[in-house]
Amino acid sequence: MLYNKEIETLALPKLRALQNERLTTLVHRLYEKVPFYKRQFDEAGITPMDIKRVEDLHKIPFTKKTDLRDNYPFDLFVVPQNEVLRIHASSGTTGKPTVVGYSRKDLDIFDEVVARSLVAAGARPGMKLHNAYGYGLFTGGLGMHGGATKLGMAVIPVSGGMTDRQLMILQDFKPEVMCCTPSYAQTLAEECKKRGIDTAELAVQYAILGAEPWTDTIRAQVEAGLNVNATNIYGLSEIIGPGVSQEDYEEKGSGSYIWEDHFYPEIVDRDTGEPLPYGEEGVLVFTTISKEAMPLLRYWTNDICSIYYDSAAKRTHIKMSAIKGRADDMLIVRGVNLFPSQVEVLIDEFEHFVPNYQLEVSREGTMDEVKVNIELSESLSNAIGVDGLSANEQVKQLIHDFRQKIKNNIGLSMDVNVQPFGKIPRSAGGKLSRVKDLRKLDSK
Ligand code: DLL
Repeated sequence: MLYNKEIETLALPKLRALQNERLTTLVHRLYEKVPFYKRQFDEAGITPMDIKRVEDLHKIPFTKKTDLRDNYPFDLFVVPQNEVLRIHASSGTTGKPTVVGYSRKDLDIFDEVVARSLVAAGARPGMKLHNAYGYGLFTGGLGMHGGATKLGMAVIPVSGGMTDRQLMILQDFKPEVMCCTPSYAQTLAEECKKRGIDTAELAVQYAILGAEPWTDTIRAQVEAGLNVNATNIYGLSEIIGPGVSQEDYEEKGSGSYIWEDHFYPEIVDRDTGEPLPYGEEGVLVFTTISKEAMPLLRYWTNDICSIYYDSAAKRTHIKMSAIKGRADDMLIVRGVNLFPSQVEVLIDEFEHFVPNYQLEVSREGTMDEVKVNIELSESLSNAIGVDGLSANEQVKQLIHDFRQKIKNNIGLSMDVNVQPFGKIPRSAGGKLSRVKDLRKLDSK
């Protein structure tokens, strides 16, 4: 089943025609109504007449998160205030949050793309959705809620946290579908095991995980631990929220469909901003071609991935690879570029480590030091016991091999701190940060 077969399988020339038509209408509206965009065009020496098709987008300057902050809270809204029906905001680590507004049409688009995503993930009308994304200013909870209602599912609005209650609901209400962050799904899987909950007795079949980067090893852990089929959902509040792209449950590993009749993607070089060909990795940039209240042109997501067409796929829309990290997550350590996901991939190669880790970066004098805090598997951890860990020969060998692997693959020497199973912070419902950069704290 596809939610909107006509659009999801639209032939590419027709999809391009639709995108071009939406884009040209949009640039005229934004130029006339939003002073920020008029300035952007004027400064670049272009007019809306220069943008006739998506191939012309490269002429337009990027819109960045700082532009949203500079226009805080409502200066990028295009419709009158009384046509704005919802406002979300994402909390920044510093300063004011990023604010986004939705008109009725935008909320309809939001419901539509989430409904498509749910179906791609395996959900069907009549099923129940255990929605453990946070409700509130975060777009996760309400976004999934609206799409599931539109699809004809019963939504259980659990929101994040309160793990006891989550497990009770999974056992008693018997939802067939659940959604939450991948790190929280790991927490739930571990808790099931700890409490002896037989997951074969749960009804849940599909888990829709996103809002933070995750890997195939985490997928395997969650799928085994909760007895589910887990797919990736991607999105960001500036573009709409969850449902910008979604992986199909029968095409796992081949990327997530971007609903490109609404969100036109580009990949650009992170340093020069030049557009890159399909398949190359760079920064993901979106133009929201159909939105009404707060459309954005060439929004610089800061997320690193590639986009490509998959001719073997069920749908015609373009796919994106898993997010490798955020451009601003990239650590520069002794001059070497380092994404946390590069370490994560190496952890996956050690069966006695679990994919729960934290990188700690500090500065000793002028030298950057990285420490990888990593957990032992539950079985080895139990076998050795907490006290004997640092003296254990097998652990010493593991540390040696892991350090060597990091050095050979990434080119950096790192300290490795092995901890017993269960010691590294887990998600309590929201997004989890894998990096503790103590250098930033020092310099504040
Ligand atoms: O995280 C929207 C969302 C909610 C997506 C629920 C999926 C599920 P923001 O809080 O604005 O919105 O954060 C957006 O989170 O730019 C990425 O860096 C990251 N992110 C979101 N989904 C994924 C994913 C929501 N599937 C930021 N994989 C984005 C990797 C993701 N990173």
